Amino acid sequence: GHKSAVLWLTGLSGSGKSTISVELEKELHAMGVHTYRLDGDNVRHGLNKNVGFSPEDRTENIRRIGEVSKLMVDAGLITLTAFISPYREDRDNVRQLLDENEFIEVFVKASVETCEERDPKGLYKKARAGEIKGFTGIDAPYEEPNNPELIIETDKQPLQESVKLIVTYLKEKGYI
Ligand code: GGZ
Repeated sequence: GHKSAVLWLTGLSGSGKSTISVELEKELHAMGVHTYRLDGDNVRHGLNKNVGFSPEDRTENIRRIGEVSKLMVDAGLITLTAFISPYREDRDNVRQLLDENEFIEVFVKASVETCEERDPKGLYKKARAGEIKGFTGIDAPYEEPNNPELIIETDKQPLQESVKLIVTYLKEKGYI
């Protein structure tokens, strides 16, 4: 068995949140751990398709994802979320929704420069060209976590190291 919790990945677009959560989920599945992964693909196209990228909308996006995460934790899952979640207050509100030890904040850290170089979807380029307004890290804020449970520096270590760090944390703290 395992203890349910939310692994809340926060960081810039292109920092590696989704990539890490996909790989981490494979690893956890191989260990027989029951998980569910929430990201833009299964949330922003469905539950949150009426939500955009204004500050108010991002707050609502994160609020709903927090509530869904809580339901999933109640259902006994290790839930992996991969959203920018740029506002500290919004993330802290999700933490408050859950019991202590049920919210594991993982700061997926990479500089704007690194993310902009990666630019997997060409969105930074569009933001620089003014075709996207209010892009996180360019002309919209990202508030770094003050006290995350984990910091993963994706510009300094390879993917498998990042995944291993999280798995080790989960083992050490008795989640899995
Ligand atoms: C940031 C944006 C924006 C703006 C569209 N700012 O690299 P991606 O494409 O796949 O990840 C980004 C995703 C961010 O959605 P989130 O739900 O994680 O954001 S938040 O937590 O702030 O609500 C990016 C794309 O959507 N995208 N416009 N203006 N990212």
